[in-house]
Amino acid sequence: MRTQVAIVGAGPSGLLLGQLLFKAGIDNIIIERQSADYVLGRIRAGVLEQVTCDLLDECGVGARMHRQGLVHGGIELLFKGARHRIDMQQLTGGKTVTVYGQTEVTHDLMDARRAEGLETVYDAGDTVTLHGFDGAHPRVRYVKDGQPHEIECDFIAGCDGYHGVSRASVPQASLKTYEKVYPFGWLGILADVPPVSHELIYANTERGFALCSMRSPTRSRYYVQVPSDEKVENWSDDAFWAELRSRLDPEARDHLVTGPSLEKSIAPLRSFVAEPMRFGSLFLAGDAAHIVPPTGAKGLNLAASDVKYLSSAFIEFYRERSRAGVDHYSEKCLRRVWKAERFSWWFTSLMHRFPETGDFGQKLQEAELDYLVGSAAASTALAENYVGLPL
Ligand code: FAS
Ligand code: PHB
Repeated sequence: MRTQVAIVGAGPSGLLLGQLLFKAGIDNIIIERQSADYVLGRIRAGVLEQVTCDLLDECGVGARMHRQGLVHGGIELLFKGARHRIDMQQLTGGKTVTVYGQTEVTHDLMDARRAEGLETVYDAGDTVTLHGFDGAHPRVRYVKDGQPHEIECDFIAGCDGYHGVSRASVPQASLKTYEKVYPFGWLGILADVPPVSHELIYANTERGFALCSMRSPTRSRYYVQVPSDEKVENWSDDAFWAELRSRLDPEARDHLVTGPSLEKSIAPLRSFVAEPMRFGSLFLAGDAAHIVPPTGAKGLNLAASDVKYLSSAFIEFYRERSRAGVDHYSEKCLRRVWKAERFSWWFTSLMHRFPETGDFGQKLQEAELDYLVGSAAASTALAENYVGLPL
């Protein structure tokens, strides 16, 4: 079997890349470890930058996002028992974010790929191996239903996430990795209850961080910071709701509607970057190359900007026989990645309680937040990064 671009991973990165390449007439195949239902069952990101929304439009899958997505012009910061709105739309000259779950983005991309009759190999398990990407004949091998397969290609796109095979296939001596593991995780719950507020609330409290988010006017997504060794089995729904309530302001507490969880899980928090993001004809994109703590809602959006750069580079190669885009892909991505890493680390450090925070550290965080909400310059810096820096 032969294709122009072999894509490993059918998460948002792989599916978005596949759709953009198809629209440009570039042949591609996606090989995915899991089933489509398994991929859709993972509850992850919730906030899309305008850059990501534009990319969904560019590949013709933005219609449902425009119909059902919630456009937000601001967020609220909760500290010392009071909420303060950051008017991001006013501070950034009109920029907004769209609340539309990653599950829905993935659904829309899967539906579009299926409608175009494009090949996606699901349930490949851990059989995918990469070959020859340091030479002229890259190949991807996998086993499906007991049958070995080999795909000859021009390029391999490693869109297979943090635990994928692509980065793991690169000789360790060729990689430099940077990592910071946080001493806490996010216990998240999804429930069919109306959100406590019409915008997101990020809370800094002495008990730890909390986030009030949503998926629609009738479906909410909440998170509370928990120790990194916490187990989700230790948390009944009632225990979650009680802890969340303890971290809210009086008005939010009064408006909180609780209900049975549709999903409940703990996500570990880490900052991670692998450099470079290109090895011969293998290109890493999204979580395969970098991870951010979800505080800044950057993970999915960084994946989208990687894919924009990568699809443009491949299009330039095939249309103009120019290697400029592919040769500058890694450098271009990493400039944006590190700015998002910095913002996500900064916002996480400001909003969470660390073992070493203590009373003094809590007062410093509250003072920084007090300054931030009262300073146009500081609020603008937060707003610019949250809505997404320009490509
Ligand atoms: P993904 O990990 O989504 O997709 C990779 C795909 O590759 C998966 O389908 C996987 O099955 C497949 N794969 C892996 N190994 C393979 C192999 N060997 N062969 C073939 N396929 C293979 N971001 C936010 O902005 N906000 C959040 O709240 C948020 N919460 C998160 C919670 C969790 C638990 C995790 C893990 C991430 C979270 N993220 C969040 C970040 C997340 O949204 C990612 O940024 C986003 O999924 C990136 O998409 P991909 O790069 O496609 O990687
Ligand atoms: C979510 O809705 O899942 C979400 C929103 C904002 C974040 C992280 C997660 O910063």
